Amino acid sequence: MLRIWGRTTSSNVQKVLWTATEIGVEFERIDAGGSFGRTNEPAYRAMNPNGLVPTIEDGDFVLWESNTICRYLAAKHHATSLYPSELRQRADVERWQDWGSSVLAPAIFPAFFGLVRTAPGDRDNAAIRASAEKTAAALAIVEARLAGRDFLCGAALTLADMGIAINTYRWYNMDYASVGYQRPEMPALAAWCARLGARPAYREWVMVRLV
Ligand SMILES: N[C@@H](CCC(=O)N[C@@H](CS)C(=O)NCC(=O)O)C(=O)O
Repeated sequence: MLRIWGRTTSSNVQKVLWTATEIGVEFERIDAGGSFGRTNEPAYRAMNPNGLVPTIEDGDFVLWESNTICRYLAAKHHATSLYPSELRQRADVERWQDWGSSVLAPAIFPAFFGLVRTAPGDRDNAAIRASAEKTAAALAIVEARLAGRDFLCGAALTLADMGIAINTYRWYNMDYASVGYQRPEMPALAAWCARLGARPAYREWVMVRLV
């Protein structure tokens, strides 16, 4: 059976859990990373030299990098709705996955770390506000993209939506007001989040308490 290593509080692990659940792949999950440790043990490092989560084992095949894992699972199980086989549609999906990891995730991380994982007295409020501004600028691109579309790549959910949706959930559920920041209105983004909320796999893995 597919084995997924990683704590459920990690956005990159959530991406893989959500994908596997959407596809209907059976898996076992082992807590690793954060307070669970394990990622510095030699056996884990032998699978993933980065010492990060997620990592999967599919039989004797080991894979790390969350976006690559999602593409592998979707391709293996012929989930062409999530990951199209037509070249240009596929590239469009991959482009948004890359953007989610290289632009949106680094933009939101300082605010997430500050507001969720740092005690109020130790927070760098200016850094949190700067992160909020950067995240708003990134999400304005998603807002524009969603005009006239239900999902990022058209009428159906694809892998493109997932990584971005996880950080958008965080965007709407972090206490930015505590540092004097007010989120700008983004109606298409809010409607897309509400649409995602109808999906059991999103509710199971993404709509969870932020820790
Ligand atoms: N590019 C990697 C990044 C993986 C990553 O940064 N994982 C974080 C959690 S989101 C991690 O392992 N942090 C250390 C830990 O949890 O111990 C991927 O997408 O899989």
